[in-house]
Amino acid sequence: MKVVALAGGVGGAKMVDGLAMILPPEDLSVVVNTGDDFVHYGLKICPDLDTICYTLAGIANPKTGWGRDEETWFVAEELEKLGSEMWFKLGDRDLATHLERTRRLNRGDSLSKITRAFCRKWDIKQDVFPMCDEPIPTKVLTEEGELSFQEYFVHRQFKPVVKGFRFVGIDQARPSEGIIEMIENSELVIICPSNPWVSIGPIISLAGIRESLRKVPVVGVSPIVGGKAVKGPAAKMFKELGFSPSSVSVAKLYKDFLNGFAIDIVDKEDETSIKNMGIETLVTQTVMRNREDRRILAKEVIDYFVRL
Ligand code: FO1
Repeated sequence: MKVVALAGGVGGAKMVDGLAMILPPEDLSVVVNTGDDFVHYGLKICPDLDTICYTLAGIANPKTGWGRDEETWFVAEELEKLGSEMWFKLGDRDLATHLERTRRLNRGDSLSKITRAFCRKWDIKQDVFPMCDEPIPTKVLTEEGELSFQEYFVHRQFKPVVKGFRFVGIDQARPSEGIIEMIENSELVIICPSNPWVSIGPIISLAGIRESLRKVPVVGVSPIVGGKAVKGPAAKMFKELGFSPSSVSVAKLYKDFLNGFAIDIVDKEDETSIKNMGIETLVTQTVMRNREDRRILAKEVIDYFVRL
């Protein structure tokens, strides 16, 4: 069955990894957030695309979830000797991706075309799409002013208090070629447990995406468990924006297109509130500690949907 996954960074990559273990590769496509992308050392860096692709290729750093496995850091060491500020760690193998992507972008290739070419080279059989071929950098509005996403997330370790977000250029932007049709021809769309504000938010804010999601079955997996984000600033953002950090708050953000929602056992008491929104609810273990957990969760979500 044709499944489309909407995904951001590390949390999304784990869900996509689980789906890739149980679905034939031609039945799984992934639409990836590009709001985290930025230019650093003159190189175009696409963290979420790389996290998803490295994970699907089995070459991702298993400890951090981002960057490459079996990485070396000679360039970073030499840069530090030269007095360069390496707050955003770029490993030697990872640098090859940024150098080649930048070279191809500069010769006029689209990000979609480059992603397809890299997937072939990394022997990834699933279709992976950037959400958009134009840059839509996420700006984080904080009490200290507006910060670029990586400045907020990595350099400032998501400490600044968030007041809002801006997806620069989103109103003029169009989803990458073929994404709307792919969603509308799918049998199921899965909203991965990525940050609803800055990973899923940009994707569903693109013209036509919400409308297309309303036409097909959509099942989400909560990125908030027990009032906390599994990883990253999602719960802190909910609180700072005046919402309770809960699976109910996540469901409310998606409720105009969500048909089903998987929440963790610890949030069982949220089941009734979510059902009262007209969203079917699956209560199961959603925390993925290892690859077996990823496979089991993916299988439960698919089987659950088939029963829906
Ligand atoms: N996240 C960090 O917390 N520290 C880093 O030094 C860092 C480097 C990095 C390099 C390449 C890449 O693809 C991702 C990297 N990330 C790093 C993660 C990045 O901040 C992503 O935006 C997050 O995964 C959130 O999506």
